[in-house]
Amino acid sequence: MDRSLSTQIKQKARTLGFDHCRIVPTAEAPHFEFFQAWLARGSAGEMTYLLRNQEKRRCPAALASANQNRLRTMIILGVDYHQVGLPVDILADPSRGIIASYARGEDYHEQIRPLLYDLDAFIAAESGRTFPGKCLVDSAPLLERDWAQLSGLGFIGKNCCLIHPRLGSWLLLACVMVPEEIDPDPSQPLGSISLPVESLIAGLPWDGDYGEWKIPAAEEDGADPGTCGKCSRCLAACPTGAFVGPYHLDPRRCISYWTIEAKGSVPRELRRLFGNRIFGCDICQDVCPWNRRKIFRQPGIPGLTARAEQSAPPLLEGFAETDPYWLADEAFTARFQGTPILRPGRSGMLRNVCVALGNWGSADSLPALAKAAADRSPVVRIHAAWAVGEVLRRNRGLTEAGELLDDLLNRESDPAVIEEIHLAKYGQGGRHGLT
Ligand code: B12
Ligand code: SF4
Ligand code: SF4
Repeated sequence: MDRSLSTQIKQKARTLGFDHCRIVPTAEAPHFEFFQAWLARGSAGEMTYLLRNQEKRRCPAALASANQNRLRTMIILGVDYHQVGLPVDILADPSRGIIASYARGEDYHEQIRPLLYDLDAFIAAESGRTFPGKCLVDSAPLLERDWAQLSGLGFIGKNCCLIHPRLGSWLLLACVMVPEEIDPDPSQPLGSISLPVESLIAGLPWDGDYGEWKIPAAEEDGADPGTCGKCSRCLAACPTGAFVGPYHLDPRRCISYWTIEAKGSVPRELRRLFGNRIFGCDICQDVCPWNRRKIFRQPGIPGLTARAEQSAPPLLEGFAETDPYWLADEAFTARFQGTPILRPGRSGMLRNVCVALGNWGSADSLPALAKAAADRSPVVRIHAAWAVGEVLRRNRGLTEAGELLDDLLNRESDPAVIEEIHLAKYGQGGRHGLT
């Protein structure tokens, strides 16, 4: 085991801008069985990429390509991204769309990947290796949280997030896998994490005392071992009831899944619960006591610095003729190039914005909704019609909203959109707010 290499890697990682660096030997993923049971109940939804490459997910050594020999060591890296919380009056302003904290700067994949290559090149130079290792940032079938916990970087909370005992859960994870045998950090003792998979899947009691697993050795001096203990704030705070129980989230009810990953229609019963969140959701982290200790600071990777205009944009801004970024593909790409907002695409974001406009329920949004209702995407038209219905519901007798729905009905040919317009105008159980 090379102890000095371990120290050098950590120093190099810090210089590159990583906040955490832990070293763990490659093994089998500790909670792969849970992951499989989670998949079996259909929790992946549209995220079908999670169904592929099961053997690699179980045993990351299988990620090695032919020239990489055995990948014996995983270097787990953590990047702290949370700079400053938005003021409450902005967060609660229904005329603005809230973007999750991790997505307020440049795309983290693009920012972190070159640094992983640099770290790998450094290790190769030190050990005399002539071929590259594997550099992964959410780009391979790897259960990143599982490995981060095993490496001792933090503990997995009931909200499923990897929580560092000093810095909380505002962390992005990445990994470099290399063939060198490098002195590992003390890891999470697996023997202490022994919740039966069936109970986890069925949903454990919220207030159970799941405090027996601890972080054995803290990376920074003075850090405490962490557990959730009897706390269950995140489970109670989730607006959509996405937690089946501690450590078990069903993405099909999660705002983050619907606003980032899913392309389809948001289930009607969830839309009102989204509030003004248009990309991702931080609620189950915002309420976590482990995040209270946070000292806000600039991220070590400058590209992740939050941009004011990408944090809580006014919902109607992107409909303006000068820069119609919710309506025109070129304007959307120009505004969000190199950022995570590109992932759902323009139509995905416009769908999300329509949900937020519906939740605002203001008559001021009707001209924007009329534009969205003319979009080429039926999913967008469905959500625009729903939002007009919400404006009508909140402003009984508002002629413009009723007329807009009539107009949409006359022009529409897609059966799913027609159904939504009908529901928007007549509601589930009869007429509402008709002129
Ligand atoms: C799919 C995915 C999602 C899905 C599903 C998330 C989920 N909880 O299942 C959705 C779209 C909902 C999502 C949302 C978010 N995500 Co996401 N996501 C992923 C992705 C690509 C795969 C995760 C996965 O495999 N999910 C399936 C479930 C079963 O796995 P898991 O949550 O990782 O859980 C493991 C452990 O909890 C463990 N486990 C199971 N049972 C038990 C029991 C005990 C007692 C313990 C201790 C552990 C444990 O087993 C599981 C399998 O190993 C990872 C990147 C990666 N390659 O890992 C990022 C990742 C998990 N996401 C990340 C982030 C930042 C987010 C959001 C905060 C973004 C946002 N602000 O909107 C939210 C947080 C939602 C939440 N509370 O989890 C970060 C998390 C960093 C961290 N500190 O934890 C990751 C690691 C990306 C990265 N590279 O940084 N995400
Ligand atoms: S990200 Fe939001 S919607 Fe998803 S589980 Fe957390 S609080 Fe619930
Ligand atoms: S809010 Fe409480 S239960 Fe949830 S992750 Fe944080 S400490 Fe654990």
